[in-house]
Amino acid sequence: GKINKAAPFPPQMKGQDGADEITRQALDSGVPAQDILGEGLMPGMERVGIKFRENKVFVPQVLMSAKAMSTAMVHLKPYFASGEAKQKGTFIIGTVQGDLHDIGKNLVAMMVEGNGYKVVDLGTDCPAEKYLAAIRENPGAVIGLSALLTTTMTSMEKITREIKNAFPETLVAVGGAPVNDDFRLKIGADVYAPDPQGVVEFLNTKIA
Ligand code: B1M
Repeated sequence: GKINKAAPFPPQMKGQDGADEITRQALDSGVPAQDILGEGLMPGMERVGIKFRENKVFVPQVLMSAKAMSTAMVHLKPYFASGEAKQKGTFIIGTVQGDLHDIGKNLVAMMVEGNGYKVVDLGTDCPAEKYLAAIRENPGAVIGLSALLTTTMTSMEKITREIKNAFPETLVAVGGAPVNDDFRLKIGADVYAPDPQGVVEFLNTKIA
């Protein structure tokens, strides 16, 4: 059929409240920030994570959900900052040295943040020193390493070794298309997560 380029929204979306408006309304009517996050936004994000794993939704829907989540979080942030509601823990993530792929890493970061953790995103092409400095600044944080190239899996191994040498107690999660659990075992990381939800589930068992 003909595409109507002038229409800004699908008609059914017009005037409908989304995460942004609903969060504001809930706060204004006295719902605690912690409940909005824990009983509204987080279960929603978890469902998106599970549907993504099951191939029922795809990257664009995950990005849209993450965007809705961060829009809602703008309203909640002041409550977290004031200590009225607690973040669950810190997750440091980066794509390993030599690797510039960041779409998967960003998805993991958004989903983890959406599930109530503080996320320190070190970006791409991260050498071991960058992770080590971030661990020093965030004691007790869990580390996530992302690699998309078979050639940068060696960086992942080196970085894991250096983290474990310097901070034996620090938990390291690894992921990315070429990574699997055999490789995770070989390099001494703590968990292989096939998808963002896998990271969230690991954090929920280890931190929350
Ligand atoms: Co590149 N690239 N790329 N690339 N690229 C791949 C990965 C490749 C498979 C394409 C191919 O040849 N078929 C191939 C790797 C082959 C291999 O090593 N086995 C490849 C190559 C070779 C290269 C270059 C070397 C090409 C060249 O220059 N000759 C070059 C390397 C640059 C570098 O990094 N130094 C290169 C460059 C690029 C672009 C810059 C053009 C671009 C990246 C843009 C960006 O990220 N900002 C790019 C892209 C887009 C891809 C493909 C097409 C898509 C990757 C992607 O974003 N997927 C990719 C082929 C493909 O996969 N179809 C390809 C979507 C994303 C949501 O999935 O990243 O897998 P993914 O993340 C998933 C999971 O893996 C997991 O969760 C995510 C969601 O499910 N996950 C984690 C990821 N990190 C995790 C961490 C966790 C847990 C889960 O815990 C910590």
